[in-house]
Amino acid sequence: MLQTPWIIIISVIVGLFSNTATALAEETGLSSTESVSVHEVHIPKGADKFEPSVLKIKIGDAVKWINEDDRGHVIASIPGQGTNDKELFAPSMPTGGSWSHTFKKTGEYPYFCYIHYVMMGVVFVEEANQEPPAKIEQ
Ligand SMILES: [Cu+2]
Repeated sequence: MLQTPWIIIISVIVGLFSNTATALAEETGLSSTESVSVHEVHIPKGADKFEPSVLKIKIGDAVKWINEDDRGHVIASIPGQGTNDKELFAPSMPTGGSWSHTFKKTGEYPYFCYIHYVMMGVVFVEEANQEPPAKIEQ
């Protein structure tokens, strides 16, 4: 019951040097031997858009939205659309803030900023490239 959550402590220490590592540790739950990528989506200042707005990633990868605008934005799945229309929700992303999410299922994830409807994007999550299986002796 009193087990120290070392992974959390380590994650926080690593996080001092890399927000990305913290996000991954918190969200993926994947072992360190699995390769995951973090894809950045920027909200540039004064542009009212996501860059890139269309992103293709592999299953298990994370996306990190970074707000470089001088006002706050929201990331939210578009209701009724996509593979899981409740997958994405970052209710507050102030100036300089960021939010990361790891995608664990293949599919299509359209999203928008529900303060500024013109800001839309989509993440396509594809199967990871499978390593060829090890030789099977018969
Ligand atoms: Cu917005």
